[in-house]
Amino acid sequence: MQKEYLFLGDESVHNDRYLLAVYRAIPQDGIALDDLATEIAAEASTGSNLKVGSATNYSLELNARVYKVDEKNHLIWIAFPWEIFDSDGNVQNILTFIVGNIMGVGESKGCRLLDVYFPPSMLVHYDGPRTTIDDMRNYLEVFDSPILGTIIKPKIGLTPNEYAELCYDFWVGGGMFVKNDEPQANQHFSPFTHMVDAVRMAMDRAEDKTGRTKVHSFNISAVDFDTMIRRAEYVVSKMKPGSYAFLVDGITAGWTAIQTIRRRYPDVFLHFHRAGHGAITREENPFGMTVPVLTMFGRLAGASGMHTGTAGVGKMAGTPDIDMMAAKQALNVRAEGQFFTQIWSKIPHADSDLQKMIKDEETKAAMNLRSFVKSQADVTHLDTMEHDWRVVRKMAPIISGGLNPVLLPEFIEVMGTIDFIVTMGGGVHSHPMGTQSGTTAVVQSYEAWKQGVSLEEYAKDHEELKVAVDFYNAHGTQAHRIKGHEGV
Ligand code: CAP
Ligand code: MG
Ligand code: MG
Ligand code: MG
Repeated sequence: MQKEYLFLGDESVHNDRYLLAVYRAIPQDGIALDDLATEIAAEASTGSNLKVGSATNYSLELNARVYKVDEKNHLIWIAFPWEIFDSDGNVQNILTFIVGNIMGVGESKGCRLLDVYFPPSMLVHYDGPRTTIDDMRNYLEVFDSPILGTIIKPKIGLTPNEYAELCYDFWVGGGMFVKNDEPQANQHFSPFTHMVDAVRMAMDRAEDKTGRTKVHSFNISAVDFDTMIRRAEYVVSKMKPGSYAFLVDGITAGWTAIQTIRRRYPDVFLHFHRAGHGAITREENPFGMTVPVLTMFGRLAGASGMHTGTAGVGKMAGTPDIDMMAAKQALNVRAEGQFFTQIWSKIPHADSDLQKMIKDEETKAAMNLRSFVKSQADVTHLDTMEHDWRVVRKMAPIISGGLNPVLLPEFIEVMGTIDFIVTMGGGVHSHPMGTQSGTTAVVQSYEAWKQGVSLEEYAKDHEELKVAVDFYNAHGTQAHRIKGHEGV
């Protein structure tokens, strides 16, 4: 037991000076939970496994504080003085503290971060998103629909021209947003610069043909930051402003890669792909952190969009509750976590403007979604400038993983909002009539939802959807029928 870290019942932890965290901590046999809790608090802040004589009055003030323990449910609450974190707005440093060494502490056989709370005075020091989905909507002139996207498949192995042809087919089929897949980089069969050149030509052709602007998200994850930035610069030199996003594999390339691109390209949509997150977030894993917590750090770091899961409807593990909680943490000013209510603002919660913003948000969320969508149909511009600088901007949920045209309406019902990007890879390129028709089937599926018509009904005079309904009902991911789940 390291008593200098035990502050049960300490109410001062709610005084805006502390990042609050709740862990599920399972002690090894014979170890009491509060013992383990103080070991974790020590290792995650100022201490080690032994009390040192070199502590000073000031360093003792920086001790993390165990302020609540729930033996029955193996839960511990720890308050971290946020001044211990790197003062440059560095998310990587917070994670090194609060999900770093403590994941290896021998006294535990489980340590999983379930929720965090960032106080307003801490949020002031972190970037948060700058370019948002609203900027992408203004570029695409799409306001009454999710941003409909795809991932080019096969995941890897196409030449630049083959790749670009599929982009063209998708964009001409009515799609808006294409992303590189998460492992696409600078493979010898598809040199990055050749891929960019081919995409630009395909985009120009598709825009001429459709009269609509298009967006492509380029994966610039690379061996080092210089290479990342060289690739980013190539995209900037070849693509129109607004027509591209930068995709970074935030788990495998790392948080510093995310924040480097956020700071160097604030006006570019930053797409956080979370490949590898399952090793940290899956419910079966006794160690790590949850999807909502990972998502909160993505927003704190300033990603414009981040994958948040398909709520059990697609191919990846995930549940409606957890994935919707993550989507709310990404989108909302006020979001309920598992233990804390996070308010994404840099000002005191009592501020009347903020309270009004929260009330407006909750009023909109309570509106009938279809009538909200209809009200957006004649919107021509979203004025993001009205956004209050004192509030951390929203991060778009990017919904992907085993989705197909048949699953889209159900997913929108679960989400309860259209403010997201949805990307379907297999669910578009496997369509029996090919990519362009697969895309059109996605558009038709959304139209059916918007009109409140069943897919079967709408498919009667929409061939691409008809083929999709037959095909995906036979082959697609069987949606876990989610009934009665409230949306975002
Ligand atoms: C989806 C995907 C995405 C995953 C990521 C893939 O392709 O491109 O990377 O969705 O998972 O490679 O599997 P499909 P998550 O549409 O063909 O499934 O969004 O949960 O992070
Ligand atoms: Mg150490
Ligand atoms: Mg992928
Ligand atoms: Mg899923």
